[in-house]
Amino acid sequence: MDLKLLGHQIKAAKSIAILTGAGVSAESGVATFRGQDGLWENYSLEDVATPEGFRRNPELVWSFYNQRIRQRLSVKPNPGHHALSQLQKLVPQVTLITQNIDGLHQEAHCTDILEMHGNLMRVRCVRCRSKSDIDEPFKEALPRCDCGGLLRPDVVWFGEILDEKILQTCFEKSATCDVFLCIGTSSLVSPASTLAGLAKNNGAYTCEMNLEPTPNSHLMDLILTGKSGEILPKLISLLESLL
Ligand code: BJW
Ligand code: ZN
Repeated sequence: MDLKLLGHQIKAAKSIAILTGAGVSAESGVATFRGQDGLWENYSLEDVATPEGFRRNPELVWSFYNQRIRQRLSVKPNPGHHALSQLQKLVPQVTLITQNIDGLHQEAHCTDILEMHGNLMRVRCVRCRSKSDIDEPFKEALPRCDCGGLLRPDVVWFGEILDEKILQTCFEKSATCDVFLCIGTSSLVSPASTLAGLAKNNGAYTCEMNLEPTPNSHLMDLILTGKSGEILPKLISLLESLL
């Protein structure tokens, strides 16, 4: 019944913005950050997800990211990723804003993706700033650029600013959409966590899909509790019958 409400809103919408977080990839076997078995259980975020941590101990940061690259190469998109790709084929103007760096939305053939926090399979040189794609973990403990500079993951750590153009587009799409979906994110990290408020203030219909409530739950018109890999395919079946 609740899903039907969302289905009707999506059907009537001219533009939709979707924010995804680590929960969307959890059913693929990618660890989330917070909570039980989250990445921050075994690593301190100050050590591996800040520029200061990288300056202090780049070997540790690279061993963390090399492990995640290795793990990423062993997983596939789940039914939630595929459902979002189908949604983009069923209705026009669906922008996918993701905090995830795993590229699983791309692998599921999603389009119009805004990667807020970068990409795990890309590096950049701290000296010459050139960027390049990678397809496997590094064998050396400290990978270097041809210019001799240290390479780092091309991701956004705490205290770092996001790509200005991407962030601006995220703000615009969130502020002008008719439906805003917030899926599998704890909504604890800004500026991603501010997008739902922008959408709500501008009159969008807001919906959260998560296993548990978040600090943004009060902004939601609809809360769907459960796994995104189970709810999203149901939403697609429903939309197919409505459209
Ligand atoms: C399911 C599910 C299933 C599970 N189905 N659901 C004080 C000092 C310094 C800075 C700040 C400060 N106060 C605020 C800030 C700003 C800071 C911030 O927000 N900090 C907070 C923690 C307080 N933000 C920043 O620094 C950002 N930059 C910035 O603001 O620049 C301006 C500025 C600079 C300096 C000072 C102030 C302003 C940058 C943030 C970068 C975040 N980077 C990371 C790492 C990226 C690279 C990598 O992946 O390694 O991004 S941290 C990590 O958190 C990652 C994620 O994208 C992000 C969000 O996590 P997410 O996706 O929500 O995952 P979880 O694990 O938290 O939640 C998973 C959810 O899924 C849960 O709710 C589950 O229930 C659910 N779930 N399975 C549905 N099957
Ligand atoms: Zn270089």
